[in-house]
Amino acid sequence: MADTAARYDFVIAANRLPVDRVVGEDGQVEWHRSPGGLVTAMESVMSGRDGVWVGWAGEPGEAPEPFDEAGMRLHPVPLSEDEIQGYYEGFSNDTLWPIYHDVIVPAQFHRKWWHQYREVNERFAKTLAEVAEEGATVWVHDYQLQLVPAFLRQLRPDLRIGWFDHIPFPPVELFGQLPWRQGILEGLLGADFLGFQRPGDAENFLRACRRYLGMTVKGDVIHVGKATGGHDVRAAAVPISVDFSSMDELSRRPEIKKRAKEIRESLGNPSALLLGIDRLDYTKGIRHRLKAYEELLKDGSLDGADTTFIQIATPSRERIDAYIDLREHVEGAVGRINGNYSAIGSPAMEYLHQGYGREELAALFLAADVMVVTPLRDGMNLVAKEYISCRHDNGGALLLSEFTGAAEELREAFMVNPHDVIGLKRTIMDAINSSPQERSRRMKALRRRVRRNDVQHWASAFLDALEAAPHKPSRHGPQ
Ligand code: GDG
Repeated sequence: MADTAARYDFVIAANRLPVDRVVGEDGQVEWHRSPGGLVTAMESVMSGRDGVWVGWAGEPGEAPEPFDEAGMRLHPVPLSEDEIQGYYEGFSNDTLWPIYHDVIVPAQFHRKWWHQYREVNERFAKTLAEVAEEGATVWVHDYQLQLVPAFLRQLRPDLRIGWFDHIPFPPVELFGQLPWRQGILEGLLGADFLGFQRPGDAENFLRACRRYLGMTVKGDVIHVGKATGGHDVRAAAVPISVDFSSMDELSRRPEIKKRAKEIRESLGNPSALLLGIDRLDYTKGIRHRLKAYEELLKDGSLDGADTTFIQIATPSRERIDAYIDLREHVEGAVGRINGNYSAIGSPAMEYLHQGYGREELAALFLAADVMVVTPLRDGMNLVAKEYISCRHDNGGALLLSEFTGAAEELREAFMVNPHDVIGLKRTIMDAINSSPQERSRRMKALRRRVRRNDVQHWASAFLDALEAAPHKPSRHGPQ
């Protein structure tokens, strides 16, 4: 092992490394930096530090040797095909994901998955213990790695350990369904600081500790008894954001503006262009928005020959039944809408089950009159913030579900309850018919907020809180 001796004073752990493996035409393996704000944020916190990122490289079997890419040291953790099915697709995405998202689909409980989840979490913790310098800071990400903090504290009590939850933390009534609820809470309590998207998520976590572990909570601090570590853990909201300035800069480029125009022209220059960009996931409310859109076409409020809805649905978790069912449903609805309401050269819907580069996404954001973000539950929703970052023209209207973390900050959006079809239809029409002055007033306020609370602000707020824990630091996050 080339890297066994190397130790780092700043360590990130996430299920995935921030790179994708690509085999070039000459058969050579290349690693391409994954898109997304998290990587950018981590790059900026890594710069000037001696840091490493620990995670799975994306292929089953033996892990590659540690390597440098995307300006960082990357340390792969191996996962077998069976573990990918049990720890990742199973326990993470078919047990925890539904429980943490209001049980929109039923959660599957399998003891074997839980054992695999524990084993993989322990493996991550062992790797972290090997690469972390004495007294290092370790930042663990997300629901796939909730047991890492306690495993790691046991191995390395000298480390400062933080964990950030990218998804909601469920109310006790839902969390309580998990047969392994106690193990998960104890796993998390190995950390010094736990960051959540919304204050409500942190409160749900604190309540679960009271209810299921009988712990005493003072404000947002839990004192963990001697038997399980004997330290204080703080849980608070630190809402994530996007790289405002890079999206803003990208969308100002002449070629992006030109592409935005081209997109509209290729659709027959509709009077209203609506846009949805999501992973194809049942939490995102894609079915609800299509139902509302179809009814608006049916009742004549919208003309399919003069309105287009572009839905980019990035492929996701394609081996899980709930996702297979969702895809069938969405594609059926798209076919019906186009069959009934399109005209030649003027589609009522443009549906794309593909991933795109960030340049194309920026052009789409710039082209769209109404950005439709209707999750039934979402930790934050970065797409809403990316849309805002790209609208340097102060144009466009953001339609946003109340059930996203983003709704706590983005008050000037057109808010909707996606379960209320009548309300959703009315708000879509309000957004389409809003005047340029009204849109500009709302967008200016939204842009001010996202510019101030960008992803760099989020990362430093999290690290400051981690540094200050367990002493009570000042509250960070958006005002
Ligand atoms: C989880 C939580 C929380 C999408 N399609 C393409 C593409 N994307 C990018 C978007 C955005 C990201 O993926 C999706 O982020 P979201 O926040 O919208 O949703 P999740 O994937 O569910 O993320 C969520 C987030 O973690 C961060 O904490 O906000 O609540 O569920 O950045 O732009 N990017 C590219 N091509 C695509 O086709 N390049």
